[in-house]
Amino acid sequence: MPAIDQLHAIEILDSRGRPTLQASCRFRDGSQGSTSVPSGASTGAAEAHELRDGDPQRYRGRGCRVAVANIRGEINAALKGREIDNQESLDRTLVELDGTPQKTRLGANALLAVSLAWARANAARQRLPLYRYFGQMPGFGPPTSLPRPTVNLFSGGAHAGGQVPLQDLLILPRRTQEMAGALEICVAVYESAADLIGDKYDARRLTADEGGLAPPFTRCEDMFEDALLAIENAGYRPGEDVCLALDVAASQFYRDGRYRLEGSLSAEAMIELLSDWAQRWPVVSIEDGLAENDWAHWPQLRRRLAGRALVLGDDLLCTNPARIQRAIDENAADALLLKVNQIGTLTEAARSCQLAREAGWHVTVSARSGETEDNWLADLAVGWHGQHIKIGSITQSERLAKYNRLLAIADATGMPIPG
Ligand code: 2PG
Ligand code: MG
Repeated sequence: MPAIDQLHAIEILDSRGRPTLQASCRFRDGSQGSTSVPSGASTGAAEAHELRDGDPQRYRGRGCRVAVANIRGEINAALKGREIDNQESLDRTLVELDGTPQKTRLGANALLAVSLAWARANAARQRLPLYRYFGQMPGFGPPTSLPRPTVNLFSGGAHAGGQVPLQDLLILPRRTQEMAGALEICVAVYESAADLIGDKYDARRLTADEGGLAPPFTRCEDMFEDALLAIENAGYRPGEDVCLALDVAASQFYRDGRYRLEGSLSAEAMIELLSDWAQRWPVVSIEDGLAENDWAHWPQLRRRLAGRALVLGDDLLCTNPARIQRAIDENAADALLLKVNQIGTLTEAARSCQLAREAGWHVTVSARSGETEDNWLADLAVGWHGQHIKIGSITQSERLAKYNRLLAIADATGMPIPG
């Protein structure tokens, strides 16, 4: 294994015009890789710490110059000249160097940027496509299939103007086993939905952070009704050709033990509402149906949705092995939303992924609302055998970089999406 020659980083801008990091890693043999890290808007309280400068004179305090300096300075000084055998020892070194539970000192964004840049440089050194490199990490094995895309159709909540509290309604093309076919269906439904809202709300295609359509819905029910119409108008059968998934992001409207969703609901009433939605509409997955710290009610939600919809934890779990273990022990969920930047290094995220798998859970690999043109997420979802991938809508280049990478992987490997 060649020694690290240089770690470098710059501050770049994400898809929302907010600063983030791009890091690069060069080995002494000349191989190199560079990656950039995403950032969320509806973040979980238990996420690892994203280090921002806090200087109100720059980017409203969101600058990343300190994180950049940490990579160029302390992290580079600690790793330069070192021959590191594998991803696990690199990540262990990074975590130890930071030395805090939430990665507050050097910043989870700085650590992840280095973890990923080293991975890409290492894959390049071995002349491996990145998805194969990820598949070689312990516990995974060579990928044989592609993840099924779940695509944002409509958005509200923190990703849009908050017209309705429900954050994202996604579509999931069901029958096709080809990535190209799956994306074609998603585009057709999106186009059909854009036409529909033009007629119904007299609204242009105003979109949310991740490209979901965000007309002035008056009730959450509108989202479902309009989605079904859009699917039918595009020539598909709801529930057979195309299903729905939700990211409720309930922590965003949970206050004083009540869910402020078209009225003030108790946890029990919220569970009834979600169960009713899953009965009336072809919903196959519900993410963050309850708030991240409402642990007492998650097992009840899981029981109510069993056999109908996945109970997917995002803010609840924060890709954090301790929280995932708790959710397994308490029967609080049966699916993990995996976001590497919630935990901060590849190795820790891999552990979360494996923990979920061992419990028989389903894994959805997810982008963030603030993304860049980097496409490593597609490789990660393939290499770590994610059943679903959630990238956002089917528009905007920071999303399409990943969809297009999935198409290229599909073309290079002929791998199907499992039925
Ligand atoms: C989510 C993500 C992606 P954010 O809530 O699942 O949609 O959003 O990156 O804002 O946390
Ligand atoms: Mg979410």
